[in-house]
Amino acid sequence: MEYNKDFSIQDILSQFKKGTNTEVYGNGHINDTYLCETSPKFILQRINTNVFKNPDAVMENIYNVTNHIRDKIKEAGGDPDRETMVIVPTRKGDIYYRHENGECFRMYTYVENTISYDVAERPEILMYAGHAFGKFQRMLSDFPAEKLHETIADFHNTPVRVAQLREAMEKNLSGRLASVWNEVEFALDYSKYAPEITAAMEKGDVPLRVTHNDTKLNNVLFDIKTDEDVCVIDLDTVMPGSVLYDFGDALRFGASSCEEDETDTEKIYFDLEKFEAFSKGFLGELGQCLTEKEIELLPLSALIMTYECGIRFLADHINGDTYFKIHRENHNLDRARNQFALARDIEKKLPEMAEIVKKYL
Ligand code: ADP
Ligand code: GN1
Ligand code: MG
Repeated sequence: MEYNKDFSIQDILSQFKKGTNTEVYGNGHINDTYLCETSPKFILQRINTNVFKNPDAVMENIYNVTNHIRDKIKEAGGDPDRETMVIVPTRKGDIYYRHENGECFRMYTYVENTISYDVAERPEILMYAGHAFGKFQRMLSDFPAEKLHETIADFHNTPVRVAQLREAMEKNLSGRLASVWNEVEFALDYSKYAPEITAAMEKGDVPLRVTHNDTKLNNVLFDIKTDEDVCVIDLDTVMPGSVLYDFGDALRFGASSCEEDETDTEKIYFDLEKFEAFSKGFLGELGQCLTEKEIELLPLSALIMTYECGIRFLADHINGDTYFKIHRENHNLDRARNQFALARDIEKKLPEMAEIVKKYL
């Protein structure tokens, strides 16, 4: 297979002890993922250094976090080679490979007999996703946060994301601003919700915890036969954050009726059955240790994280699509409209969501 890049994939593979016959794999928006069809299989990834400016910091975080989780899994009698990511070192023993042209690559073992979903086919999948992310955060509750590098500053600081949108509007690098006025109006109107989580964190009502920060449904691998969660992946953004980021972001993606880029906004709604399933799984793992304010903000976190992701897509559209991978014209705009439609529906359902949360505490 040919890759239109300034490197040869065979050369990259030869830097690791394993892997041949690669094909492009996965639906992530950030890194390039390749599956090495050997036996056993491996995952090769090109780290997006436009997004992650400090790959050393990213890989050091992943190395330390997976080692910590490994110990927890062993203590619990689980299978550490299946239940957490395993880094395959380079021939030189490094945790990633930096090509002379600056491109960075890492390899992981492939977790067999698993599947990841872009849309949950059954609400139970959300329960297992909630379990996966709740357990992930619980296993990291005694991880020394000061050991973690902040891989992307202000990643879920929603007011900063609003400021970034305003900056994109001022610069209007793509010249598209005039064509997205409806979306911008929505974004500015709903910015009233932006400070709710950060303000509670500043007051100390919402504590800083070690969080995943990218809790998309497709960042969990599920057992192909039983639906049970096996492994949380995509650990690039594990950083100190709020439990509300992980809860809200997971629902933004997982409790939607549609894929994140569905263009028929009539079809997009927030599925309360999926919300309930996720809450059950997540709060079953973490409910006991949440503060009063965290609990109060759980429903709103889904709205805020959906809004935040929407304005990030919109800002990227206005900036000329420099951050998220796109696969068609106006892809980021479609995604932004999708997230805004979902945010509107979540807003209507907040009281019902609060009732559901109460059931699982
Ligand atoms: P991105 O940062 O671009 O989202 P991910 O790390 O999430 O990249 O990987 C993209 C996809 O590749 C995942 O959604 C999953 O389907 C698959 N994948 C990644 N790592 C593994 C693994 N170790 N075993 C099996 N599948 C994997
Ligand atoms: C990106 O890498 P991926 O596809 O799992 C993004 C998330 C967004 C998400 C939207 C590092 O996640 O923050 O919520 O797209 N990751 C980064 O789908 O920006
Ligand atoms: Mg991913």
